[in-house]
Amino acid sequence: MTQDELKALVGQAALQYVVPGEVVGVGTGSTVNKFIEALATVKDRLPGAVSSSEASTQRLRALGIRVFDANEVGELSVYIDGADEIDGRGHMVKGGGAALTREKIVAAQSRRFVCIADESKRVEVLGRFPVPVEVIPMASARITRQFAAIGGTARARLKDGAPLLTDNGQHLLDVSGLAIADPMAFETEVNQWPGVVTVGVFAHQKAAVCLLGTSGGVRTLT
Ligand code: ABF
Repeated sequence: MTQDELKALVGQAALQYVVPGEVVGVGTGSTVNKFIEALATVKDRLPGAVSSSEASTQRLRALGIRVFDANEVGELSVYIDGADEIDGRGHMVKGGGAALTREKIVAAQSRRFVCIADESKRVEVLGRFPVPVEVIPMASARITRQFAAIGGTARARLKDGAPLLTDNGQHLLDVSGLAIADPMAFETEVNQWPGVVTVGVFAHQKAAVCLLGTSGGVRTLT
């Protein structure tokens, strides 16, 4: 099966975690886009969604799914999102889609995080994928030096030759060269560096369930 077919497989499989009659938390990325397409087939059974990005909001609305502001609703039963890497305990690297801040916000508002990913995302140790970090622009150089001090190489993410602006109007660094043996400690440490908005390690908001698309079908990891 192609990677696209694997993404469609897990996007469809995630429907089983959507609670009829309840608002669902929706992530960002190409795998989530497959979930959004599947969600549209059952949209009459749910009030709507809370979205983690402008990109997902546009896709949801285009398919007739109402999008609520996170402040309009209480706790969500489930949050469905992809990942760039996921380890055996549900810790993830996320943010390749530049939506890590709102993804972490909606994940924190949800009782259960269900990660949907193709098998290429499954790793033993996080960090081969450059870790996205959303930063306040004035702090970029200092945070870059802090990552260098722990062996990381931080590069500003660009779009059309200029620093990419996130949905929140901030900048992104992608940090390579890290091997994150303790995701919880790493996230806790980097979170408190002045100027860091969000670090793309999801350990505090880890996935309770991972639907992994494999050539043999969907593997459910808990
Ligand atoms: C999103 O899912 C991002 O955090 C992550 O980068 C992305 C993975 O994208 P894709 O499903 O397109 O591989 O949550």
